[in-house]
Amino acid sequence: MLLALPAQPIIQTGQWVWQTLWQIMMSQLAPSKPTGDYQRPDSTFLDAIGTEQYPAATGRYRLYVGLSCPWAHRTLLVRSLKGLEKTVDVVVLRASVAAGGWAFDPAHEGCTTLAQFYRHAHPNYRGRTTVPVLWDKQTGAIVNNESAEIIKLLNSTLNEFAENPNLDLSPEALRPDIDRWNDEIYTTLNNGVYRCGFAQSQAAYNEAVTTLFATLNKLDIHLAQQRYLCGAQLTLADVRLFPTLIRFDAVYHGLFRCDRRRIVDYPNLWGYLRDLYQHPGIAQTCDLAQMRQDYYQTLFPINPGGIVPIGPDLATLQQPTERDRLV
Ligand SMILES: N[C@@H](CCC(=O)N[C@@H](CS)C(=O)NCC(=O)O)C(=O)O
Repeated sequence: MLLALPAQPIIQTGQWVWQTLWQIMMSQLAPSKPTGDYQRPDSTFLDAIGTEQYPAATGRYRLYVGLSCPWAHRTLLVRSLKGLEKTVDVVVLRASVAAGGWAFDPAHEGCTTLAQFYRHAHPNYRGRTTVPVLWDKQTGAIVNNESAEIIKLLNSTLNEFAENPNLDLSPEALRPDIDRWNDEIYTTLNNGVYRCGFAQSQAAYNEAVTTLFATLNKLDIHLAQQRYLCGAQLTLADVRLFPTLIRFDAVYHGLFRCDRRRIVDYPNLWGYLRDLYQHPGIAQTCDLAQMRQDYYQTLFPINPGGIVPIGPDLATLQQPTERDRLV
């Protein structure tokens, strides 16, 4: 029979150990401002395709992604929408506790982890080793590791090889509108969910969660009138919103405490999410089981039991919408 230990010291010790460990982990893994507000570090490799160094070419560039990563998801979306599957190949990494990040299965270019791969390509590099990575097979160099830049490159620099060269996800006339949405959506939603999940003070969480739901409310009103964020046409602003929305009810609502409402509770946002999910080329970029497993078990040490919750019934994403009536 198990010895019945007194509750008080167990609870007190457990809380002290867990809080101390959590603070150490968060201070290392989730850099924050003095207010406890999570601050995402900047990316380092910011070169472009279509230059003398990296000319447009088919079969020369490769994407490294993780299927659960929302930033990598953006790049898979544009590759698929533009029909660049035959031009830019993809290597999918696995989230791994043992690797402390992303791992190759099997070993790739002699590397078993993404950290080794970054150092293999750039021996003096000491920064974070993140996905997505756009890599040049010819020189063995990382061209770019910032998703916001990679999606612009995929949209415009490889058109001569794309199956949908005429699809422009960033038309000149819509750019001011796209940029405005991008700024707001990055701060309050894309990064906003992390600012809720990684907040290291109640005040930082309160601020992040309040602005997050203010933006969702605003979007729900906006999307009552028009099919996509910038009107009748799908743009990079939608590409950047979608990965956050598709993970919201299944992951962020529970794990990151974004629990005021779910996306299914917003009639227009929910219709918009289903409309995008059903758009040709998009559903095949979404591995929802992998997302849930990685977030709850591997990527973030904030669910110590490692139990993956059952989550919502995602078959509902296939329910028809009538959004094609909107302009
Ligand atoms: N600014 C980058 C951020 C990418 C990013 O944070 N990726 C995460 C996965 S969701 C990652 O690889 N983290 C590993 C690490 O920070 O060590 C982008 O948007 O491309």
